Amino acid sequence: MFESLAEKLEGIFKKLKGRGVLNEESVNAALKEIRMALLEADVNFKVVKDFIEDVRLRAIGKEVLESITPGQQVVKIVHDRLVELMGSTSANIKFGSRIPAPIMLVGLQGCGKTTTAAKLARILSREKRVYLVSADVYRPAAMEQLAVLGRQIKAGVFDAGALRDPVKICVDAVEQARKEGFEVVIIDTAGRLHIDDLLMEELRKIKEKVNPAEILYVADAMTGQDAVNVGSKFNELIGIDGVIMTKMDGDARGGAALSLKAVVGKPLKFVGVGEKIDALEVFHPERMASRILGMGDILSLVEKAQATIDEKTAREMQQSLRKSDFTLDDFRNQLRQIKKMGSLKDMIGMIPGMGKIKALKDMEPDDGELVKIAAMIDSMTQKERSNYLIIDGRRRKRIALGSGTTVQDVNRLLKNYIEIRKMMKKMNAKGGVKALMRNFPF
Ligand SMILES: Nc1nc2c(ncn2[C@@H]2O[C@H](COP(=O)(O)OP(=O)(O)O)[C@@H](O)[C@H]2O)c(=O)[nH]1
Ligand SMILES: [Mg+2]
Repeated sequence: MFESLAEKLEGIFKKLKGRGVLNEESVNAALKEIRMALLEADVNFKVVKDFIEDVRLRAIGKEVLESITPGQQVVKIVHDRLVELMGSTSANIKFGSRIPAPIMLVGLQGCGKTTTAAKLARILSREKRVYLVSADVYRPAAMEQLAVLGRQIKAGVFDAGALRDPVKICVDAVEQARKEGFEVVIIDTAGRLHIDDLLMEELRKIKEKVNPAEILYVADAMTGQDAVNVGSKFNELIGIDGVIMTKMDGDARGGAALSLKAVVGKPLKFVGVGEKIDALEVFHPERMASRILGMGDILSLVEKAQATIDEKTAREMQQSLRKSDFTLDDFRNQLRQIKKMGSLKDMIGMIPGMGKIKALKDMEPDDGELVKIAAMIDSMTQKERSNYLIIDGRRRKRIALGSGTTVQDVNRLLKNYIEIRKMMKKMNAKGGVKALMRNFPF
């Protein structure tokens, strides 16, 4: 999901960020490419149009174009707009004040309602006593399917017995749940291959009698814009409070997830990411946007960095990163900046792939540690600082003595430095990452 879109955007951004200066023309060219990428990802045409216009308005201004990192700023605007497009914050389920709170799942046949009912029950049962009921009297094994899943997660399941009326089943189930002290009743309803009047009428009746705290539309991501259009229909005819999008683990292009909020006007609340019972996740617009942009939480890192580093330092840093070498002097400067930005470990963790580098994980300098590192580097001669290779055993001893540390301390400092330097080189060689990192200490 989103791989192809992410790949395309990455290429576009790489070009953008590689430029020191941006003008209206280059922004427009990039926007054109972004537009194509979104359309190819099956995002609704109208949504794409508004999206691009909005980004254009925000991007073509002095503050952006004349900033020290115009490309980075444009990426951030795209990111922010993507987050807004998906609803900004993650939307919770509202249970209301009645107990039990009925939650009704609706959607077409095969979209994943029954599976999702059980998955949702599993998540909600961490905090509430959850009861399941199937109102699908049409598919022969539908009720049994839910009962099996329910047993698996140890949720209560309503036994409809000989009842054949979906509305009566739901009403009785809620009553039964109340008697047994359940706090939430998840209602799994029947689906059809297409929206039809009979089904809608049935769902409307259930809604009327049960008065659900939430009606969630279950959408199959694989069906693309159809899922969005059907969602609009369900919203018109029955009224929905949110959406659960299933099969996000598949190779759907992702456009449906991006268009839903704007077209249907209801937030995506959960996403199904597999067939297993634990494969349901709360939907986080922010994380999804970052994933689409293929950069982990790197943008919050950018924000953090931008908030702390003044322009002059940023420029200097940019230069030191541009230089192919990364000396011990640079290293010390970077550490100072990091200190300003908070925990090194947090910072590193936010950079995709970098949490794994052991030297960084082991090294979370507290103030004392930083003072020590600075002292050690201060005790080196200029020659040593620009070429660590000459620092032999004899020199290490002298540096330790001069800085009031031990030879082991000096060894560790050099080891970490060498590791980080290696990584910097690798990043520089990759070019793209380097451009992305232009603003950061590492
Ligand atoms: N890969 C994947 N498959 C899913 C997901 N959710 C449901 N399914 C599968 O979709 C099929 C239909 O699911 P079901 O819950 O019976 O759909 P219903 O007809 O709406 O009740 C089943 O094979 C499920 O295992 C998901 O998030 N990922
Ligand atoms: Mg079903």
